Amino acid sequence: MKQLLILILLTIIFMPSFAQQVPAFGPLPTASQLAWHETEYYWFIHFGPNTFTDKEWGHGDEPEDIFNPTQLDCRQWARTARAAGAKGIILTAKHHDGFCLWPSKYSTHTVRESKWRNGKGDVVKELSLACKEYGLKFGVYLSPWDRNHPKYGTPAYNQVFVNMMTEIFKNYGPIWEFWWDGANGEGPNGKKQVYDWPLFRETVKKLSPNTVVFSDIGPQIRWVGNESGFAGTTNWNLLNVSGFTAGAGAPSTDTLNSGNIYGEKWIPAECDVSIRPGWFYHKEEDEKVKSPEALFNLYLKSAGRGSTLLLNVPPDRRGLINGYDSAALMGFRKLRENSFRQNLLANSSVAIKISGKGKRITSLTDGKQTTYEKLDSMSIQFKTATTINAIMLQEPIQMGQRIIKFRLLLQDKNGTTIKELTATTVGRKRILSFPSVTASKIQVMIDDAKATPLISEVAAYHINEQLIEQ
Ligand code: FUL
Repeated sequence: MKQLLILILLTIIFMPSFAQQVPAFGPLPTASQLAWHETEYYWFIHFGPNTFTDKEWGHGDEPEDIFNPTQLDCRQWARTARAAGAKGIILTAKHHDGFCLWPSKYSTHTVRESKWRNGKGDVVKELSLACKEYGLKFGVYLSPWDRNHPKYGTPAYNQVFVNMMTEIFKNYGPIWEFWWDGANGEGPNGKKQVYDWPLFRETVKKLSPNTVVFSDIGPQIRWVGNESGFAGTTNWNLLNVSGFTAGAGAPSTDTLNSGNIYGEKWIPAECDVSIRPGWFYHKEEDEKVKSPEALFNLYLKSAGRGSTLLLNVPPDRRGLINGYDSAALMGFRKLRENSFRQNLLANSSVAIKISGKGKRITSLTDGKQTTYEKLDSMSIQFKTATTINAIMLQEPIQMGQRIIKFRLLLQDKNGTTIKELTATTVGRKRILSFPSVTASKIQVMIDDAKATPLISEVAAYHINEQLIEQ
């Protein structure tokens, strides 16, 4: 009894210190989330029966033989992704039509039942190995909505879904990111499923605690609220999830787009968007592949607003990344490289000074998130007036997201402001672009923050003027 009392007493004494692990100004990311933020740009691959039927949402009654790519080569996908500068690939292992791209024991609607490679093929396996070979992260999309499975719409289906997830994690891991689509329609018996989200979450946590899981509301990554590829100009990595569920029960798309300033959990937004009008390959969309310039613009609106760009690149009926897509992707890579090759502030002739410190600060241009400065304002002085049209700021988000509002003043040599830009959040990366200005000085003013403002990097660029939205 006495021991029990001591235990209770100790628990009470130490409780406040546990509570302090979440700073008063808001939660911090986990190590897996931090690493995820750094991936910045990676691919989605939508592939399956829809590729062969020209549908976007298959009905689940497509004969398995329809799936028959003639030259499928996941190494070509991975090689192209790598050459395009993407850091990983997330594959639709099962879309809403229920067809499994691996020979699942829990379905009879899989690659095993198809003609492809005499039923011996396994796309999930092949891509997981190709990603390893090319140093890419490997992720899996598994649609809970299943228009084929006979058990869909009954409580027993939740266990089927758990079993499928278990196969994926046990046979093809490590899985870097796992994707739950929120769509919830009817199954073959005309019924909708009541998803057991707590069970699904527990399953992944148990099988693979370091996997980052996406759904409309996390637990680790949230949907950005649109499929057009842009995050909010205000983008908090925080979200209130109490009382919400993925799918129809999710917060409004506006809330998902901007997050919650005082959100209870660190659940950053991911921008999913397709390089083509549809998610699956359709020949008639070959000419509608987004241009390198359009992709660059999406990059500014996703990664440049502290989110990540999950770009869908669907293989064609041969099972290859099509030439139209790879041409656009290589162009996109070039635009990124050319635009961000030279940080015009990473030059010893540029004086960067912050409030309270007289010396030139070098930690802000060393390319590292781990070195950062406390500051309310920063003054940047060029030796000679310099033409710029983009400024980038980064917060060391391992210390949380703090900045609420900031201002940039671009000034001439007399200190007269030529252009003033105001913006809200910074987060992992914030790029502000504007029509070119030739300035001698840049003043960065942090006008409002949830806690002591911290900045890890600052950069200025002069990118091709045609890439800037006027
Ligand atoms: C949506 C799906 O309905 C689309 O087909 C696609 O997979 C997209 C990424 O998510 O909810």
